[in-house]
Amino acid sequence: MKKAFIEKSYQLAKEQYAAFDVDTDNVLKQLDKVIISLHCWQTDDVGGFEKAGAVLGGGGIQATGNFPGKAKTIEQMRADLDKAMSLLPGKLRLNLHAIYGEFGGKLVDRDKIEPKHFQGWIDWAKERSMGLDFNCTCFSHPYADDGFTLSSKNTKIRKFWVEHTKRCREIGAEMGKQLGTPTVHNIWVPDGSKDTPVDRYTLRKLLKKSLDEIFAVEYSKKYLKDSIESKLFGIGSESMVVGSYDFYLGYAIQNNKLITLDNGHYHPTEQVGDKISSILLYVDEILLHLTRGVRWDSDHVLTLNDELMLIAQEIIRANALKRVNVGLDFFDASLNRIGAYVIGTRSAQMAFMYAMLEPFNTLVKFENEGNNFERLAFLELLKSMPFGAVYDYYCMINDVPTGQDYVNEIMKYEKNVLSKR
Ligand code: RNT
Ligand code: ZN
Repeated sequence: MKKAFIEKSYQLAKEQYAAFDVDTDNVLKQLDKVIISLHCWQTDDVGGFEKAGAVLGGGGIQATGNFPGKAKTIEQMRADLDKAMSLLPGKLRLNLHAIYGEFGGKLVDRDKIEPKHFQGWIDWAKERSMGLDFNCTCFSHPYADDGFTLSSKNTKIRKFWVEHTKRCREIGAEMGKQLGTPTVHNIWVPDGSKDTPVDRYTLRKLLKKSLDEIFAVEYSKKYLKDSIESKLFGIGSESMVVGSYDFYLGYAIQNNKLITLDNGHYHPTEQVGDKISSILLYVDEILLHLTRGVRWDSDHVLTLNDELMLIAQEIIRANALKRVNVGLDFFDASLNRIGAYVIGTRSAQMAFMYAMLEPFNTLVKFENEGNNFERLAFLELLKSMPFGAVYDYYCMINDVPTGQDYVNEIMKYEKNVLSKR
């Protein structure tokens, strides 16, 4: 898009928002404070680098599609992430899983991984002035095949996963220390059962015991923040998930942990946006896993839909951005994967920007006065305001493609790089 055109559109948009008492220049400054953590696993469909040709196996999650060009090596993954980042404005972080270490062609089992396997990533992130986030990988492993990991009744298996997760926290703390920004370590386990169990209590007691063992080692919050992620159901865990929402919310409140809200993990009409103002009264911070579920936790590419917009609005309206760690969690293998990042990340940024462009004080005034008509009218009017012009301007001042220009960039990369893999 032409610069002069973007400038002009922005000036018009600025005037239109000013009529609502919204200062767009200030919003653009605020938008820099939305730091989005890119999940590395959209590059390779959650395969990982433990062995050549590794694929996501089990855990109740699934990447479907076979679009060519998936990253098969760390070098390819880094090139893809660099490409995606070159098309995105704003500050970013990178979110890794334990299966993405540099294991040097040797099979290093999960209970043996060490910070040294992630030093390459730490250096990579340092060169780019980025923070890292981390996740234990309690799936795609023979010890996860029967559906239970940290809640396994088999002590050997349970201890294996406790050891793995402890090591992951150690790695996360090392990342946070070296990079000068705390790593959020997220625990998600697939544990659950296909059919109705009769002894849920023992399983949940075991999961609690494992978490207590894992968190017995303390790290400074300057280096590591611990978060825990619940789920409603998964493939093969349709009837009961051990780490349910009630389970983790209780644990997080009692033990001062972060709670991860993955918006694919709730009943379809349940709104994650509505949970934020409740949770933030009881826990210090939350971690978002922004995704788009289509009928189930399908992890489609994030788009600017009502669900995402409410999440962003509730955070901005509560003035809680500082307490929210924004992560993405989708993995669609049926389309250009770099394109997936750009669409998803831009949608997330746009949702936050849209929320910041709201005349919040005016709306609250209407609400407090019982002027429900004015409140609804303003909320509707805002939907047709030129927020796209504000986002284009944000892209322009950040030196990244504006409007539809990123699409061509991605097509070029597909032709010159991805199609040759
Ligand atoms: C699974 C959880 C979990 C994973 C990633 C790969 O349902 O959402 O966060 O998607 O860790
Ligand atoms: Zn998730």
